[in-house]
Amino acid sequence: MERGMNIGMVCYPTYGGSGVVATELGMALAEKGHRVHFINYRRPARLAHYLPGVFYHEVAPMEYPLFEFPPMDTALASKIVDVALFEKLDILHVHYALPHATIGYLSREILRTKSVHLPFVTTLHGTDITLIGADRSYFPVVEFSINQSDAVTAVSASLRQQTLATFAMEKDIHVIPNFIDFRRFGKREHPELRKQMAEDDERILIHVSNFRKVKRIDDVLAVFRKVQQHFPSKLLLVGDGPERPRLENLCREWGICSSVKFLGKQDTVEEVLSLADLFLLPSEQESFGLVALEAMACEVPVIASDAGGLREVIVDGHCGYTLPVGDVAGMAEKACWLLSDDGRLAAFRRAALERAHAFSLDRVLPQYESLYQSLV
Ligand code: GMT
Repeated sequence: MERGMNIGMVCYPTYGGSGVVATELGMALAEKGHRVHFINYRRPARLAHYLPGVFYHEVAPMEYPLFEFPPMDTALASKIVDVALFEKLDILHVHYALPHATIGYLSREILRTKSVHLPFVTTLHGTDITLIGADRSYFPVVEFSINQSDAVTAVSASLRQQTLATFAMEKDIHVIPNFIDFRRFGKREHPELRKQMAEDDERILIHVSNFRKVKRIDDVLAVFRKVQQHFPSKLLLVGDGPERPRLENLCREWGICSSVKFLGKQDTVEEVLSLADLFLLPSEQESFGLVALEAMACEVPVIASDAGGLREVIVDGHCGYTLPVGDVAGMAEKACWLLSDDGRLAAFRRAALERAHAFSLDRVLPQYESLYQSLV
């Protein structure tokens, strides 16, 4: 297709990985000459300022005393139909199956009655399949909606496998991995910031997430506690979510509050990541682990669980380690082994950066573009 495409993009606008991927993808597509229309109830977190070719259409469901919860899904589908007709969308890309694949289906079918064809791509991100979508309360609708998509992508081979094992799939699932934009992510020297976080002789460990149970942040604290017995160190916890109050209490119980810094949500996560010597991601489930990739791009090796797609990202023994879920002792042992030798740590840092390059934006973006082109 000669001219750029008009692409509708739907995602959760919060700090979750799927929203980050959708936003980064949209911005990159716009830079390549496409026009990308984000349709959301809130501006996505990483869409901070004006960019040529990027448009934002806010969904604002009408309030009415009868509604305990305003019907957001109906309002979103209505807005998609409106934007599709007015902006002449060529394609709709929805991120996170639930409820976005259903909304994609509804929008496409409404537009069909107006003789407009709007194919939609559903990208599966992880918990939409492994946790929420598989729950009986949503299962039939999620299964139907994924199968109705014009194309389905998954962010890792592992997630593809899990989807095939969970749902009766009638559609092929393309694996298009998450990606990293090296213009943004890379090691940044910030000596002043480092001074605020730790003493010169201390190691810095870091974890970034949305603080949900699935992240097993207790394991992060337990690994850190063991590491601290061998090395003076600090732990930076970036993000926020339902688990935070409980974790703060655990730190008090364990007497490690002075070594653990809860930094909350950070917009320039690359600056904080760049301070770290080691990233910890012991998740129960992780379809890809975008944060691990972001850490690696900042030259930080990763110690993670071997859940889901993490082994597709982290090359074990090369740029980090993957161990069984809950193997706190093993993770602590690997962490200490890495931190005990500067030369070894430097080699792992280099390997992390090298591995991250396999997922660079310029390798992944054309895969989405050619998928769109095959559908329009
Ligand atoms: O669990 C999260 O961190 C949020 C969630 C989301 O969809 O917003 O993340 C999932 O999608 C990310 C982007 O594709 C992946 O990198 C995460 O691994 C995945 N999380 C899980 O599978 C638990």
